[in-house]
Amino acid sequence: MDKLIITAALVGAEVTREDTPHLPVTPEEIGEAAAEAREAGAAIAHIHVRDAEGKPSQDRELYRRAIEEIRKRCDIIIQVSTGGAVGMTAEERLQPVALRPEMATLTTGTVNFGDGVFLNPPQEIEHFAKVMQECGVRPEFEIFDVGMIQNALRLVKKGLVTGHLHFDFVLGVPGGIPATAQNLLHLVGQLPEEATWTVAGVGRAQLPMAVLGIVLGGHVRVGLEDNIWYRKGQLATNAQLVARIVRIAREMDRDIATPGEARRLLGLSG
Ligand code: KMH
Ligand code: ZN
Repeated sequence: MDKLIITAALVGAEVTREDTPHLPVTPEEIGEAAAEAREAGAAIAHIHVRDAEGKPSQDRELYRRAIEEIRKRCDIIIQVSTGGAVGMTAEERLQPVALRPEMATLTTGTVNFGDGVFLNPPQEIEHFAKVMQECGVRPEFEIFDVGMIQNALRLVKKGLVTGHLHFDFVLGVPGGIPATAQNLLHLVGQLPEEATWTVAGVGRAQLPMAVLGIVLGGHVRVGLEDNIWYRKGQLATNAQLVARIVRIAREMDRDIATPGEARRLLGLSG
């Protein structure tokens, strides 16, 4: 089995400082959280940014500063969000791609997202893919429901995504595919043989989905974007969530990928 790539989803768009004091919000805090997650064993930092009031933002300058703060501290692979927050426009969401980070997320379908709608019409998905291609940014397909896999593969057929294919299955968003073992197996079964995948379980599903990912030969995403709890009644830090996955994986004889090893597994240059 390949070494395990751990993604730390450090910030997200929905969790607030009121929910947990551990949420990194400023560029410096995001840089620090990425370095701690790297130290704990993460190879990829999936990041969003927040404005001065802590509200979700896709502002390019804020991303530039957050990326600088991360780069000062470590060599973790930086994956920016193009999902942003529900209600943002496509152009707003695309801003960080122009900074040419190694990776960016690409959601390939519309899904109800709690009380809102995470809108991703076909023409916009294609536009996102084209901009990423022009900027040399590797997409990670964000899959919130099963039909999104076929939408992603359509982009590949059209030549809008080339090279290695990597998917992130997000299970347990209210409105998306529920976090069950059967659903994860079904999702994995839809992928082309050469593709790689990560699993991200939301809320209390984070840990069981991660363990399944380790066993099935996939990769794992944890972090405060998806889950703020270490266990019932105990808030987590990003690094604690990563460190727990490292311990479990090692017990199961699955080695942990460094950023360099993850770059090779994902076909990233550099
Ligand atoms: N905040 C969600 C609406 C991504 O980062 O690409 C979308 C999201 C996905 O978080
Ligand atoms: Zn995200």
